[in-house]
Amino acid sequence: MTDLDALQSRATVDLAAATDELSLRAWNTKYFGKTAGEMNAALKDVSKVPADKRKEYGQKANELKVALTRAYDQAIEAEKERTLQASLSGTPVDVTLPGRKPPSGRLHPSTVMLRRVAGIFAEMGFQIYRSPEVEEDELNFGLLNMPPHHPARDMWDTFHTTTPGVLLRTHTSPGQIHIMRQLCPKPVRVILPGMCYRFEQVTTRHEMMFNQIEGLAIGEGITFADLKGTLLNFARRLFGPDRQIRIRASYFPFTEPSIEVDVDWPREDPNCDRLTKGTGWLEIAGAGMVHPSVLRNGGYDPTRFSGFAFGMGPERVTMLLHAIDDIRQFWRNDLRFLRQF
Ligand code: FA5
Repeated sequence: MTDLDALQSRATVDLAAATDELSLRAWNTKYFGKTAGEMNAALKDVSKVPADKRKEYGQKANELKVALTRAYDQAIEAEKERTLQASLSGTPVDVTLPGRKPPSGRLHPSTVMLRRVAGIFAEMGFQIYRSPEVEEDELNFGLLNMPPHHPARDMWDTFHTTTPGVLLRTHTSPGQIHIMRQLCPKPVRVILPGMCYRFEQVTTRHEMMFNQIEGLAIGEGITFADLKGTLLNFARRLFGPDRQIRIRASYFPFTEPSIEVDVDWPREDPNCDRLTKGTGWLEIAGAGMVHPSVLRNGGYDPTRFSGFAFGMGPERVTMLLHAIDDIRQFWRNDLRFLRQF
């Protein structure tokens, strides 16, 4: 049987000593906690009290419970009021201050260029497709006329994965096979933008990872003149009517004939010599007429269909447009560089 008078004076003294919300809550647990609350225990003691004193004890215990609960509620309310008054009388909030602008991101210069180039080709009627960055050896090389051990594979230093026959694509050209197989026998006019990877010596003009934009047009009666016209049209739309392009004979196993396309670099730019190795021309794309066996690998009959393809590097194009002297800036994540675009 609990001494209710002693309990009352202990609880009252403890409550008066609790000066913040945390200690008030601790007081509540001490006296009214479900498992070990002293007031709850006192109420349970009713059954142990001799029958003649039980009624009196029960009544007193209940009155004490009500009194303590009320005292606690009042103390909590008073504490809340104190906290509120303290915050109101502190330094006032100046609601007229201008808001803080959250930092906003922006598009990466390569993304801006990819969208710009895609926009130009879209206006020329090209659709945009994607193809995988992790590619089969057969698609990156084999079906593009480079069977295993073909010496032309040396043109693309390759990152191989630990899975035999699976690699990081070295160019977007395997997308030609994917798209031909998807669209055959319909005519094709697409671009395929995306990341490529090469195990290359990194220099001011060469990165290990860079974007390419593959272009492919297949149909009946497509000629080299269509390729030349498309690339010239593209260059003039992007660089302006004053810029020149130059076409040089080249070699790719999957096109015949093959060409390289260069754009002129303004001679007055102090970076001109370093970037163009003194020639005044910067290579932006490789291209050519799709080789008959590649057409066949894509499902098209080369006696009926012909086509052209090109692969260009948007980072190189961006360098040209903004006179950027080092391709390594693109993936260095230096905000001073990225914020300029
Ligand atoms: C190719 O990759 C061919 N697949 C292009 C092609 C497509 C030819 C279709 C014929 C038909 P090349 O290795 O030259 O070709 O690369 C094409 C373009 O990608 C280059 O002109 C250049 O702009 C860009 N490029 C190549 N290597 C790098 C590199 N390491 N860093 C940045 N850009 C690069």
